[in-house]
Amino acid sequence: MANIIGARVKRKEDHRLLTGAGAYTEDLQLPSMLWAHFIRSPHAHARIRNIDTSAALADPRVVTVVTGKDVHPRYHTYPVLSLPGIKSITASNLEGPPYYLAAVDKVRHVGEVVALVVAKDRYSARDAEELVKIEYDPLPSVVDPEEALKPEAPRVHDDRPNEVLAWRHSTDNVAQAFEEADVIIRERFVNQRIHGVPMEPRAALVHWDSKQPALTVWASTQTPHDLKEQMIEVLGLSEHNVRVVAPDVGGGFGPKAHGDPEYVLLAAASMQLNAPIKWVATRSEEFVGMSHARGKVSHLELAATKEGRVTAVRLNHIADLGAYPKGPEARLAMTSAMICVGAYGIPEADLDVHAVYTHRTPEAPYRGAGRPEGIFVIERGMDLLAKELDMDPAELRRRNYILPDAFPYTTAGGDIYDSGNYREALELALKMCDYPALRAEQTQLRSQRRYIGIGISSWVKTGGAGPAATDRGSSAYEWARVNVDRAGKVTVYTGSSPQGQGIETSFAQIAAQVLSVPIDDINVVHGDTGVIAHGMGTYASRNMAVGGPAVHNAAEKIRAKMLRIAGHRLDVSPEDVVLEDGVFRVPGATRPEFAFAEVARSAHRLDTRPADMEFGLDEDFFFQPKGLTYNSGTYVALVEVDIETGDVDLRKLFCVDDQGTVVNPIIVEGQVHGGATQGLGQALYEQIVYDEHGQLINGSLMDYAIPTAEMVPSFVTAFIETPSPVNPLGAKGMGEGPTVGTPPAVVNAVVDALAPFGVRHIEMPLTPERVHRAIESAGKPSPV
Ligand code: SMO
Repeated sequence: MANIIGARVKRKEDHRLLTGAGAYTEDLQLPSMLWAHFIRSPHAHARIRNIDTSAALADPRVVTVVTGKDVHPRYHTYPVLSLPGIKSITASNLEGPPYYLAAVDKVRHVGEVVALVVAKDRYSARDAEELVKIEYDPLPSVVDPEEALKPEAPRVHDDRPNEVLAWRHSTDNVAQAFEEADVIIRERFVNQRIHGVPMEPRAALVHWDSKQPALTVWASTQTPHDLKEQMIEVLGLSEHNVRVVAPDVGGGFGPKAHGDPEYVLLAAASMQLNAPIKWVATRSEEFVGMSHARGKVSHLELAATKEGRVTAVRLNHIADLGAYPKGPEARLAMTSAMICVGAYGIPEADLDVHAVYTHRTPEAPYRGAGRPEGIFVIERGMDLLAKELDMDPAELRRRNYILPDAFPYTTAGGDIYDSGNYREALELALKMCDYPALRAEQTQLRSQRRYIGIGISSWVKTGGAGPAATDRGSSAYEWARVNVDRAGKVTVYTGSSPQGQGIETSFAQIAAQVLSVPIDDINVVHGDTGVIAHGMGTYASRNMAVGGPAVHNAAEKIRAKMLRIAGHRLDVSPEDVVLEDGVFRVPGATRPEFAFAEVARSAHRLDTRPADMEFGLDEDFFFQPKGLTYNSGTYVALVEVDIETGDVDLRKLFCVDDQGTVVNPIIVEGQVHGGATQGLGQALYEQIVYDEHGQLINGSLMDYAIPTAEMVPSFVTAFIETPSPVNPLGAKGMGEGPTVGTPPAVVNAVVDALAPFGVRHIEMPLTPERVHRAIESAGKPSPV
């Protein structure tokens, strides 16, 4: 059988999803289902003087109103990250403030949950918000992370300073490298706050049945098992009483990866009422209630020789956490800084990281999870250095890459890169775009006062979270179970929980490769803690790097067992049997052979298997990789800037990705298109804007621009496959890389286009206004 790993197999799930046959949380109905609406704070910071629910409760359509004081201290607070045991963290603020399911006494950001209304229908629940009288005493707030670090800033949490962590990581000879440098580059960069926008907002249907007793939660989540653990921890339930199901999920991108207090509060209300309750967030609710991401202010310094060899990096990195530490966000402030050495063998690094509370919506991971910020600063820094040295930015990068034979490579930032071939990705990208021809065209067009720019970014992205301990103390393995029934049909159970990634297809390909069965005979089951015994879910580009190998290894166990059965029936030892094209046989022999289904049947019968063998074909595997994976690539953006209007036309994006083994090229290309689109959104269009009082002023898709089809360029994609040594597939996580690699490529291209005007840097998003102002304030007249 030809290799099915690597084949362009069309996605099995698409027929269902594209014909409207998907079942998302909103599609689910239960008899006597009630509807929920969250009342959220209109203030960035205020004391709650009183909540009067009497008028709402008098409305016959309203079933109950739940406030923070109704559920606390009866239930625990929502679990937040603590960072014990990291010695180099110096702030003493790591235990996390109480995160109530609904605010008690104080609110700390616009959008914080203050009360939950449960009513007989969706509209009544929303209408009842007007009947709940909440009196607030507004308090001074701080919305800027640099301001929040000042001692006189209003405190977000009364009992602790705003600084959550201060982390310093330094190699030994940084100061010396800067003293001896021929060139030093310094720049301040802002990665603006943005908002991950999954097409489907958060949604849940929760049902407590006191007769069982059992809590069932259907939720639009990336991590059903994690959400189950939160229910157990906060509500004091037991493992066997809670089932969490992720039905079809319409995108996640990180904001759905960490559970949410809303879900737990809904469950508490369902337990109080003994009734099913549904909630589907509105888009404007998500702009203040779901997480934001990226918000970082960074000061970068690079030391280099005059030949362009970077000898040291200094980074001061300030991370805005918003009002509460959500998911692993505080830790990501550190990993974001660690990756700032990028694809380069920079020997010395000094990282000075500060994470700080502000009166804004909590930040949490969003596609890239801290790495877009770290890579952005180094890739902009490399271009500034190239400019300073009057060197081609491609040539500067060539002189600094970590070489293929240097892996595994421990960076000065502390990452251990598994494998890579950064130079090859660059050369392929330059070839794809015909770099010399583009440079010639650029020169020629400038004489006509047209300004195209070519921007390169070489990037690396941590993925495949596995070996590190999770925030909840267990190791981030992934689990899979493979079952072969009597008819030879295969069911794969996976702890990976997709929200569009296509693992019903790609995981079937892995099992098909190992078991030599057609992928139509394989069904992949996911996202239901009632049938998936263990799972970590989907985040950190971990499906193919951690979930896939679990499937592979469980299938290998099945295969080994089937070879034994076939050997028994062929009267030879298992080592003499091969499984090829769906048939077990002895190579070269004229003996009989057994079809896959026949051997499967044999496993369930008395007389057709070795007497000492367990019945059936049902095996599971907990896979823990030997390390993280580091996918990488080089992207080249081609832009034309209209210097009259400041408009940026992103004409083409050339993407060379190295994600190790490609299991399904169609899916990987789709990931590149989607990830790059989200990356160019940050570069050109997206920003969360607060006023000085902490009011979000662009909280809708009318005001917050995400790229639509006409804003997306033509993508030219290619892969190189440098296998990862940390798992048996050689696959690296890859879904986040394109989001990491795209913003610096686009910004480098725009700055390159405007080089004749003396433009040195423009902050994202590169709106026409900002681009126009940058041309004006750079001060150089049009050069030609
Ligand atoms: S940003 Mo992600 O789901 O680790």
